[in-house]
Amino acid sequence: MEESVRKAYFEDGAVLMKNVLNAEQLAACREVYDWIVANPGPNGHGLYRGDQKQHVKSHVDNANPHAKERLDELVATLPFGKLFAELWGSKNVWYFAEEVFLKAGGEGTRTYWHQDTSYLPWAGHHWGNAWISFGSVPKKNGLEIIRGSHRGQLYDGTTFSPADPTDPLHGGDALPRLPDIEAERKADPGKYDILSWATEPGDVLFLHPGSLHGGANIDADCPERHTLVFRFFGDDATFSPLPGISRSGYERNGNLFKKEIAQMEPGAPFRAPVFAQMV
Ligand SMILES: O=C(O)CCC(=O)C(=O)O
Ligand SMILES: [Fe+2]
Repeated sequence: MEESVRKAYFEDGAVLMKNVLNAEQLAACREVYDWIVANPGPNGHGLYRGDQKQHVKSHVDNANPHAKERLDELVATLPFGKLFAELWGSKNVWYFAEEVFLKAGGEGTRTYWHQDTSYLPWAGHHWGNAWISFGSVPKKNGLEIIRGSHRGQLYDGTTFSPADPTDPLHGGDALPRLPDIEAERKADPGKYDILSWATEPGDVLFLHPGSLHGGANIDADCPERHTLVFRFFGDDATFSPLPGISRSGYERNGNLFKKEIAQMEPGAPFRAPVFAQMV
């Protein structure tokens, strides 16, 4: 792996790798993705509530327990263990879980700006999302990231309320409220240093889940987007409790793998046998 790729991930918080998955691997990913969309888990929901036309279809699911076995099998056949080990410089790599995003219907809203680490009790450098879209995605419809934000402030999350894209997830004063990045960039396009990429099937966008990121809207140039995200962690990954104020039901250990995380000490390495080791 070229040093420039490692440097981009470390400094910017994201890097695109071209042609990571072959046609067979993509087909296997798509099959599991379609299965998850057809069989929602307890965390599945329509993310984009009420702010768009009736015909727009959207779906988000996170760590679907019904799909865990097939996902563990699938991920073991993909090159992410080796890639993240090199990208981070980590001896070990573990698989956390998946998230699926579906936007269809020709016109739809954004995935509001957020950091995954406002929802997941994680700290350390060795965390990564492998963001995989199954169709071609133009740069203006893809994922956007604020350069270097994974090394900056952790903000409160958003409840993804269309009435207010920065409606605080936790509340209280443990974490500052998210800035309204969309409104601010409209007023001043130079305010944030925003990275985005056009992607083709087989490309994978690697991003640090602590980065401020958001998904652009779909439109006539990209009438649907089917995206599968796998999350991984390595040696420098620790358990860092959330505020635990619970404005929206998020406890200090988050909402995923609660039983396993309850066994971890704050600041200790993030490890549990439920997370399959890749390398
Ligand atoms: O694809 C999107 O719209 C959002 C992706 C995202 O939030 C993530 O990968 O964590
Ligand atoms: Fe995210």
